[in-house]
Amino acid sequence: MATRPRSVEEEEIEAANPERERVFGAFRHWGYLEADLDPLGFLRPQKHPELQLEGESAREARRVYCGTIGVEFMHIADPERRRWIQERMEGDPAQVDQQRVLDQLIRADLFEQVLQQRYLGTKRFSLEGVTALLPLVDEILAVAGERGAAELVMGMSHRGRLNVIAHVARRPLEEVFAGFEDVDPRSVLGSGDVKYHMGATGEYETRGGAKIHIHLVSNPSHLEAVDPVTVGRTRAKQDRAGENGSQKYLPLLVHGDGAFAGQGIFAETLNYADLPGYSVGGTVHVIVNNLLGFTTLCRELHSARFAAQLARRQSVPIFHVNGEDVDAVVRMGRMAVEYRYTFGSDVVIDMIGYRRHGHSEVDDPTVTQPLLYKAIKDHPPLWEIYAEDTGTEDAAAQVQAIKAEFEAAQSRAGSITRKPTLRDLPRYWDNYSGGRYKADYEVDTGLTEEELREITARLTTYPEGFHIHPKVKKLLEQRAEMTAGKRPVDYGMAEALAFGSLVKAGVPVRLSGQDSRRGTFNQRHSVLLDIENEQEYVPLQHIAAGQVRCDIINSTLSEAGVLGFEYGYSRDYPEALVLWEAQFGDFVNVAQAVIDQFICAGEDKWGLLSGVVLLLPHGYEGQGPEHSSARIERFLQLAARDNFQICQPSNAAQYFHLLRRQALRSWRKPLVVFTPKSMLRHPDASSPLEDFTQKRFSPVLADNEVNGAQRILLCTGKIGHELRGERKKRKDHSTAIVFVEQLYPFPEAELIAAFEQHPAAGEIVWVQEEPANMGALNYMLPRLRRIAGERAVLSVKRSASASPATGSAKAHEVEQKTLLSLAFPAKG
Ligand SMILES: Cc1ncc(C[n+]2csc(CCOP(=O)(O)OP(=O)(O)O)c2C)c(N)n1
Ligand SMILES: [Mg+2]
Repeated sequence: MATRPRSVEEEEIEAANPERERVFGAFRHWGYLEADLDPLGFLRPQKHPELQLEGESAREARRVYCGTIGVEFMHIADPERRRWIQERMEGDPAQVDQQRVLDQLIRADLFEQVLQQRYLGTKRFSLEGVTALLPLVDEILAVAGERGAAELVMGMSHRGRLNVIAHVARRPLEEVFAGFEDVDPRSVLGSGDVKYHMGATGEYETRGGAKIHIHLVSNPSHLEAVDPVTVGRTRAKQDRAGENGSQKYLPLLVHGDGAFAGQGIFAETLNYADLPGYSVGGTVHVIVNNLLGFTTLCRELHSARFAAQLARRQSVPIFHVNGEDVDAVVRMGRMAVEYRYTFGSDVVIDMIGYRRHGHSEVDDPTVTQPLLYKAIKDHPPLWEIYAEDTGTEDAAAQVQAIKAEFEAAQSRAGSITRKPTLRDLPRYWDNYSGGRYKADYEVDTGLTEEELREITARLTTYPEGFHIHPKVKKLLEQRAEMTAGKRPVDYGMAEALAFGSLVKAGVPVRLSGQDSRRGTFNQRHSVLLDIENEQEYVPLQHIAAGQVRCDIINSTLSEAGVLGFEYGYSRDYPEALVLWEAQFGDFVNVAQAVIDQFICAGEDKWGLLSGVVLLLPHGYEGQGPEHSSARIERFLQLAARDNFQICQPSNAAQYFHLLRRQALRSWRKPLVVFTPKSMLRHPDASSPLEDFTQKRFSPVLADNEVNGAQRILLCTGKIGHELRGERKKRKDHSTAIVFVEQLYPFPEAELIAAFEQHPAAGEIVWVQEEPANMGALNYMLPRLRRIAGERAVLSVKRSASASPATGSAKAHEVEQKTLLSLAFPAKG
């Protein structure tokens, strides 16, 4: 039974020597299972029934496919790609510069030993046992240089990171050693990060003489979380470069075997490799495979024989290689990167070695792997094996020279008094700042009616002969009426106006999320489809001559991966408005590690800024526990030292100003926006045209409708509109309703001013839809008490609850009514 299409050439070859082809075919398929991949021999070759063959062809095929290289490629559907790999596997390998390789192997080992001797008892996550990583990356860079790469964007976790900072990013050694020296603790109190998480940049000169900039991305402990960030950063750099971007910027992800197999965020990242909105023309993956994760054996870490198996979900080749055959490692490096540049595909190099010490150097591995560590104890370092195999005579002299170099650098490190930053920021960050908020950052965000109408004209028209869906046609007609002053402007239109005005002014816009092109709630319709031929027309890409790009992208069904990508993109595109949208805000917690580790803490830990925007639909509408809450409370708990902004604009114009403010100010801070659902088209949350011409976003919406109020209801979002409706129904003239539009940074002065408008009001009542243990309640109360003066501060909310909302729409209604009646107690 045929399992895959055969190319014409394959059929011709097979016809010429069918027996040889049959034998080779079996080895191409299954040879990797019998390959000699583990230097210590614990991972025994797995006998495959179809490979138990005799004869010359079998010996030849075994030599190619069951040596120290095992390649998995027969799952790739494209015959051209398979043939490409086959030809290179069956052809002669290129010469390796063994002197250069030896130098790197010695450096890798000695670097770790100097750290071990001088800084005993500190964690460094040694590379010893997998030091072939250095010659591997050297070869990856050599090929990248030949193909015109300008920069390697590299994401990696702990293992060997310091070695990479020294030998790939080529930071001066004394800087790296200085990371181990004591610094004045007052300079880093409460902030900063451990040395093996810091990013680094540098210049690398390749074997071929090309100069490649190295960018090692800052990384949290959370394994693999840096993957989508690295890819997103690469994509931003590629987009900036325009044509040939994917040739110039090459992403390299270095994974541990345990993390590669186990962490879902990597699987998410791999999934968008070939999608136009996220592709980077192929990522190079290297698994630094020590067949261990902390104390856990590989047979406990993954069901498949190899950690790399996960990559087979796509047509990605996997090059397994014995990490102690360094020439084979170098050969795989070349092949993998050439493949990446030829086919624009991801590639995986699974380099198998061992871990010389415990997980970190303060951990004793003989407790959990006594036999393995007995074998490791007697195993010589790789450079010794390589020097002997290659017959290099002056290795001992080389060792002495490199040792002396390291020791000199180490003694210089003591005189460095400030912790080195290890990196330079790209120039495109020059015009942006972080730190604490200053009022000076504010800019006017209103547009003239004429400008609004010009943009509307482009947003609501499409080419002649375009067959538009009747429902979309109606929507566009309504949108045209909005800026003609015939109907209030709703949220969807407000957003389109914000985006349109920005791309016209030279600010690129990129929004990705699940179903974001249409919009989960049918509100966006950013892409018009011809109903006869499905051709697309994107009005936002036709706003004005000379405009910049506007990409609205349907994402994969992922949160952590996609948010990580967009955060990464924002890191290398500060001029752009970069947004990620959750389908419902409730799903944002799937991306919690990206929020906690990068978005909230990135500036504090690494001094790195981002203006990424999170759009999180939020609101209690009877749709159950997982379609109600974006967990306002969690974001507020994470807020400190102006690390980000948390807003819930209650009407369309406020949303418009908020988006424009985010892009046009030079203050780069992540922005979390709780967005509406049912209110998207609700007249109460729509805005008159003149509100778009006024100057700015208001952090607080005061109540100007009521004079001499006795009480003030304070709220955020949808409940405020319901309170207003209730007040009207009750013909109440003594209650003011104030909206907090920006929860953080806390708009203290604006709130005080809004309260002072109602001097007779004796109480301020915080009203929220969320249960007492959720929403903004616990954040607001102490702050309100601080500014309330003589006034009492009270609250109305749902009872504390384990689940965010009821599953019953009826129960929801009863609860909502109760909230409103508690907010307006019976008179008398
Ligand atoms: C998400 C996450 N879970 C758990 C840990 C704790 N942890 C740190 S390293 C490690 C083992 C990693 O194994 P592997 O990926 O094979 O890398 P190695 O240390 O073997 O190089 C674990 C469990 C972590 N850092 N991140
Ligand atoms: Mg491991």
